[in-house]
Amino acid sequence: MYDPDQQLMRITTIERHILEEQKIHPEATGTLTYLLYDLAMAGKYIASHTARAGLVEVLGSTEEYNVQGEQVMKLDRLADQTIFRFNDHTGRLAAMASEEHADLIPIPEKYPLGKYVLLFDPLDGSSNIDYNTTIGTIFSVYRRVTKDGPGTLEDCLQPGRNLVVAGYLIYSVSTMLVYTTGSGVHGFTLDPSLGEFLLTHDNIRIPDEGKYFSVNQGYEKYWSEGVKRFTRHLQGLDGERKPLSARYIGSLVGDFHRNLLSGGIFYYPADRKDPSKPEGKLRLLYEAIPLAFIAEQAGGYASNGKGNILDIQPASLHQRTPLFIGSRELVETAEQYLKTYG
Ligand code: AFP
Repeated sequence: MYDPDQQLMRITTIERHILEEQKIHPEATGTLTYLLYDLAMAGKYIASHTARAGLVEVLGSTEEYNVQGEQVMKLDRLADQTIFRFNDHTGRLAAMASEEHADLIPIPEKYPLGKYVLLFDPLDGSSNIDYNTTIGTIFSVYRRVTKDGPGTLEDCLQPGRNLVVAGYLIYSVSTMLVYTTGSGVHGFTLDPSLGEFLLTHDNIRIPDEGKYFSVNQGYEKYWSEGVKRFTRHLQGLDGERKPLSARYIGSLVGDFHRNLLSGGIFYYPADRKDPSKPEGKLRLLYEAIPLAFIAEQAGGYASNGKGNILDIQPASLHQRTPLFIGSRELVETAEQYLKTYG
């Protein structure tokens, strides 16, 4: 018989979950809790716009190009502005950095400064926008290392080992928020009727047995011998394993999220496609590091092909890196191929 109480007892809102996580850290002041909650709110706001994208004429590009030389989409700008506005006045942050901005984003002088810095890729996979395909937002939070005054580059250029929070929002069949504070990875699905993120994926563990491999194979001719051979291995063409299925959306959040739940590997290797980007396309700070932290917390692994992404000391805000991420054994196998064949 339908028992509403049973159903209610199964519901955990993101707010409740974050507050319960806070109890694990008795020294916590609650600042991080509210920061996460602000990010969830920003995500809801962005999701409400992405869901109406085609209707309110926010689809399409602006005439501007961002610091990476890519055309800025209108939704990119909306997402960028949303995250900034939800976080600029709270007194929780010392500075922000966004994939869409060349430099650090200072906190406006009229607002108080806080002890964290927030880095984000406001709308990852934005070339998918016009085709109504999965996009996402990636975020990461570090404790500032400078003592006081406005946050500096030094506060943002920290290795992933120092991360306090990493997460992403995925705008797809449903909207989800997935995050870790270093004690497991938890996923929440937005219930549109309640306007609330509810816990649907508690303590996500990436399966050891990979199901999918995800790579833009269209660029194979630009790859190194090691990457080519590794890909043949995943396809079972060397006779050493059963083939994995191929899946590639072209939105890192989407590809990563699927493989996180199903097991598998995503990679965007260094290639010879564009001499100005010898390290491939992905950004260390805004994409690779936060997802590497999530992968590790879920029992997986992320590498630049030579070693752990989380151990890299970033040198600049928009640094790029090769990325191999997913089920541990597959990523370690990739490292072996690259070591042996280059
Ligand atoms: P866009 O935001 O320009 O669509 O780039 C998305 C992205 O950084 C990442 O989300 C994808 O995995 C990757 O680029 C796809 O790049 P290719 O189109 O070169 O495969």
